[in-house]
Amino acid sequence: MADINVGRNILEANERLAAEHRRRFAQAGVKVLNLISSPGAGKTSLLEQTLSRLAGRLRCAVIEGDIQTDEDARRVAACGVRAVQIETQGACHLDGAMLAQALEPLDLAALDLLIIENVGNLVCPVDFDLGEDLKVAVLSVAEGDDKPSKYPALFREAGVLLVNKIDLLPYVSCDLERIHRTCRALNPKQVAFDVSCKTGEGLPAWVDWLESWVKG
Ligand SMILES: Nc1nc2c(ncn2[C@@H]2O[C@H](COP(=O)(O)OP(=O)(O)OP(=O)(O)O)[C@@H](O)[C@H]2O)c(=O)[nH]1
Ligand SMILES: [Mg+2]
Repeated sequence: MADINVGRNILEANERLAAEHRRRFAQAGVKVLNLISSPGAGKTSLLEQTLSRLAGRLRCAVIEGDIQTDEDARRVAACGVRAVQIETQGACHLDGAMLAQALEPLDLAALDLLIIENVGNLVCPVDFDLGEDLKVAVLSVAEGDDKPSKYPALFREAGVLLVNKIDLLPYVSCDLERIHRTCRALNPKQVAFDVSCKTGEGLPAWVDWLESWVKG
C-alpha cells in the first residue's frame, strides 16, 4: 500500500512540473514534441533525417534522454542543431525535474520547435508528462505487428505514429495493416506515416506535416 502512495506522489509532483513546463512553452511560443519508442526503433535516425530537412524552415533544438552516454546528442549536433543531453543514470524515462535542468541553457523564445527524445522504452515514458504538445510514437517493423495491442498506452496517447524501417518489410514478418488497424482503434484521430530513415521513403510527407503543425 505504501508503495502505491509513493508512486502516486511521484506522478502528482511530475504533473505539477509538467503544468509549469507547459505554461513556459506556451509563453515562449515554442511547440514541443515528446518522441517515444522502444530502444533502437530509430528515434535518433528520425531526428537526423527530420532536422536536416527542416534546416532553414524551422528553428529547432533537441533534448536527448538516455540512460548513459551523449552519443545521441552528438549525432544531433552533427546536423547543426543545438542538442542537450540528459543522462538519467538508470532511470527508464525522463521526468519534469530532469527536463527543468536540460531547459536551462536553451533560449525557448528563439525556437519554433523543441523535440525531446525520451529514453528508449515503450512503457514508462508514457506515464511522465513533460508538458509537451504532442507525443510521437515510433515503431519499427522489426519489432512485430503485435506491439500496439501489447503496449497500448503509448499508441492510444500518441497524436502521431511513425512506422519506421519499412525498407525491412521484405525481410521480416510484419503485417503493416495490422499495426495501423490496431492504432486506429486505439486512437482514431492519430496521424500516421510509414517511413524509412535508411532510404528516405515517406519522410517528406512527415516533415511537411510537422512544419504545418508547428506553423499552424
Ligand atoms: N534498415 C533500417 N535501419 C534503420 C532505420 N532507422 C534506423 N535504423 C537503424 O536502427 C538502429 C537504431 O537506430 P537509432 O536511431 O539509434 O534508434 P533509437 O530509437 O534512437 O535508439 P535509442 O536511442 O537507443 O533508443 C541504427 O543502427 C540505425 O542505423 C531504417 O529506417 N531502416
Ligand atoms: Mg536514440
